[in-house]
Amino acid sequence: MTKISLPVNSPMLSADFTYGVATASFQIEGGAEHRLASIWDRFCATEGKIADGSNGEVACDHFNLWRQDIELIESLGVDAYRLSISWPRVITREGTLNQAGVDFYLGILDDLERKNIKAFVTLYHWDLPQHLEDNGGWLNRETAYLFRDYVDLITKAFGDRVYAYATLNEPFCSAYLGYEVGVHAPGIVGKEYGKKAAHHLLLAHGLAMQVLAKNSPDTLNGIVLNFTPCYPASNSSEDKGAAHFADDYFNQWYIKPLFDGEYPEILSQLPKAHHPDIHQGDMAIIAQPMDFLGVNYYTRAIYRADKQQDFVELPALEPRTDIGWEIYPKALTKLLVSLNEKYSLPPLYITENGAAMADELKDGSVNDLDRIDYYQSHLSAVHDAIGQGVDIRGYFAWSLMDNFEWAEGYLKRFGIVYVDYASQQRTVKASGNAYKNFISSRVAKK
Ligand code: IFM
Repeated sequence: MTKISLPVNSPMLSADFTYGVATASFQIEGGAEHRLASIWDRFCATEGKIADGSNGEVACDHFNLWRQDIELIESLGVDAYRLSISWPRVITREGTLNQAGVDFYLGILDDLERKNIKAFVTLYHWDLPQHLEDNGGWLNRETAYLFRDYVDLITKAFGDRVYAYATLNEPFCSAYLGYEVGVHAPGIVGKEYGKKAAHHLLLAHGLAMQVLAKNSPDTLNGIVLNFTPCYPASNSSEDKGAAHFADDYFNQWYIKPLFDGEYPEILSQLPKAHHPDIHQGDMAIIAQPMDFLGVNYYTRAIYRADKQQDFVELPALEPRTDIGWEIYPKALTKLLVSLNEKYSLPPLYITENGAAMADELKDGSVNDLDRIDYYQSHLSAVHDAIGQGVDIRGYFAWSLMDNFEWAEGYLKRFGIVYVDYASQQRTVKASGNAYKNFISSRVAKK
């Protein structure tokens, strides 16, 4: 497939449906010498944690190349750019603003505004200042209040330059991958830690939402959650039960408190030692009204029951992307429809969707037809969900360009733009051109 298209009557072809590209600070910026250390710097420096032994010191050198990168974004014809702010770049150890770090983002935000590109700003995409981790990180309740203070300062500094704020990106990843299985920074392992960290992250979100309502009432304020829908391996009630438990543990755990003010019922089945430390009033703080919910989707997972554990995940089925994730667009439609049925949702944005593919730069181009296929099938899945009554207002491709893919280092490429890390040369892939042509066909229609 070389083109992306949708039925001519699709609401996703209307001019007010937002299309964007997304990145995150640690994954692209580099410029590490101009900021404080984050937990990802420490994690990268720990032997064996990153597949290729790399780090984020230079990454895509966006810290120096941001002007040309924003020109690149403009050249794709997108309506919006989703970026994240590096907390350790903008806040000093003393908790005051680091003006040089703030100026870096002001330059970007002003440039976006000049180019008429909406800024979707994520306030936390996993790069916690290391000195806060030294004090307990997300296991320390105090971190939620320090996040609130950072959000207060930075939103005042940004003024009216931002279109939408997301408090957190994928708190599941910060909590579970970072504090329960330890495959992400800070690398802490223990079932007793995951839900405690998750609670403090959600509390941080609620406190930040209160600040946003005060400092930035005109922006769209919300959160970005990732979902990996859980399917049973068979029709047996045991396997269905296992998939249901996994869904509560990995997915509903992060959304139910936001809309229902409570954790899923499996809380009562977890050992007391694994419970979060919930203080009186916390759940009400967490359940703040939101202007939007960001949904990140990549794949699904299949579970079977087990005598010893709550569930066992089966190996991903074919077809798979280069990172080993099954390509299963149907689950995206089903997810969006089921979230819409379960909760009283604000408008949704698909804030991340995309695929790592084994790209090859040949004669100056990357012919990633497999990625175009992925985008086609997933954009169609979003179209189907809208057809079933879900209010979805936008879609962001992950990612603008190849970048530091966390524990995989630079080995996995998610970009619609290829990055040669030695020369820092950017090359728009066939998927980038297909996305651009798809977006511009829509504009031509309006
Ligand atoms: O690269 C990440 C991103 O930082 C968060 N969501 C998933 C992407 C792909 O793994």
